[in-house]
Amino acid sequence: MKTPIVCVAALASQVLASPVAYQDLVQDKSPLLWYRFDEAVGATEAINYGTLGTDFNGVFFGPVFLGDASIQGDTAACFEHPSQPYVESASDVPASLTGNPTFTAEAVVRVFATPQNPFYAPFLHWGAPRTGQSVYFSILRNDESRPYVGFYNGGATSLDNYTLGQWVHIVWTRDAGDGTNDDITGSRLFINGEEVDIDRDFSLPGAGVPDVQASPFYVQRATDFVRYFSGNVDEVVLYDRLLADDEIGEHYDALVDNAPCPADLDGDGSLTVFDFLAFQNAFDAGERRADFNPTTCTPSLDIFDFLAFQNAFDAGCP
Ligand SMILES: [Ca+2]
Ligand SMILES: [Ca+2]
Ligand SMILES: [Ca+2]
Repeated sequence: MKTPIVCVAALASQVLASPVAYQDLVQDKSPLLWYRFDEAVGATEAINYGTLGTDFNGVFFGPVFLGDASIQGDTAACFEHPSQPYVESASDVPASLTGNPTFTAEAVVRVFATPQNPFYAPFLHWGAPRTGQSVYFSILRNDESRPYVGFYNGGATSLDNYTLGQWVHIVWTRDAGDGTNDDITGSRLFINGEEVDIDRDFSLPGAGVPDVQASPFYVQRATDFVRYFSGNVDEVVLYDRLLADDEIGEHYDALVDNAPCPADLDGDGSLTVFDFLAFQNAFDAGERRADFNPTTCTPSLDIFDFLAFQNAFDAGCP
């Protein structure tokens, strides 16, 4: 048997789905919109925990899977792109989010590594499908491992990728300045607590100075049509102000503090042969936690999960 490796408290690169400590930080900031996606199986809408209230609950269209457990104890919604599910709020956005708005959008998600063309699938979207008239907090076309932050039909993407199949924390702060900032000016992007370099998405023509129109909020669709990826959406939050760098860092820290090592399946804080036994038992029982390379909303377990678990074990505790 190998000498047990003692885990440290924080993971450097892997976010786990949101714990209570994270949700407390969000609550303290009184966001406008906040979908926790922690509803019980069978629910027909996501409750809005933000200050806009239950008029902005998100109605589920198509098969949105609920109750997908996270290691931290919270749950997330799950979407599979072939069935094109989406979420739409019951009311149109307030006037403060139209025109050339200032806001912060935040998401905790896990995008699956599956063959797909995400086509700017939004974590959150609102507006009209005309130049400069809608907001896209989304993933990039043809590359689901990078965010896209901008408008119809121009914005920015990160030059860094996040890891498919792992939870990731993404924050977009968008400053309208004096109301003259264009589709990328004033945008900053943070992945797992760190600001990343962004550049214009040159596959798009550009949107100029935004003049966003009112519409419902959408997750996994836009006002023109359904735009979708396969994966988990754990938390979506929208604030009417710019979050400061240290606030974003605190959110990320709350997501990773006290998180277990991915391969510490028996939760004793060290990696031993007993974690292999726990993995085998979870695998045999068809449990999600044995799904080390998730590709569907129900556990998809095969030999590659053994290999992925072995790799996570060999990597030790970050
Ligand atoms: Ca959640
Ligand atoms: Ca262990
Ligand atoms: Ca798998």
